[in-house]
Amino acid sequence: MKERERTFLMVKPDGVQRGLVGNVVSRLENKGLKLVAMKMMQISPELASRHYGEHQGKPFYDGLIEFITSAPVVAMIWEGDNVVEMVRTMMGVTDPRKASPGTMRGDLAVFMGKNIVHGSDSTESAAREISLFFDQKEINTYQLPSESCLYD
Ligand code: D4T
Repeated sequence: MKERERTFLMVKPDGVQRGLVGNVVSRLENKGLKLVAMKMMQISPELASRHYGEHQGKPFYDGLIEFITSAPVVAMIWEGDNVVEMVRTMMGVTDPRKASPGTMRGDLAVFMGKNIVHGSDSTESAAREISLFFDQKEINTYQLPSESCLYD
């Protein structure tokens, strides 16, 4: 089986509480991406500060940590060629007011601090975030019957 790129995607507390997990997952499944890991969890303050370490010291940091630890999230790993860039495009830009219609944030959110999803912004971030949130044994391997219709 061909090894394809992986990305980390998380439905944030607002997305879970608004019942949008299925909507987000459907978009990615319909696109042809492969779900290889998924769990609902409450993020600890320690994990939150490791995940968002790059934002430490910024004015929105404390609120961001409070929000991301406030209720469960759904953490996932998706696979596909160029999946990191593809998922970022499907998410839309950080500020939902500016995100294009057709994107998750453009279609489903109205406010920067409640923008429904997080997705890795590079293959390096993806590797880091996957290892922060998942053990190797939680990542599954299987064949998509549609794979031969999706790729060369
Ligand atoms: P995440 O990391 O949540 O996928 O979002 P982005 O990759 O699109 O954006 P980011 O890392 O710059 O921001 C992380 C997170 O902080 C919130 N935020 C961001 C905020 O509340 N106010 C702000 O000014 C910024 C820049 C939204 C996403």
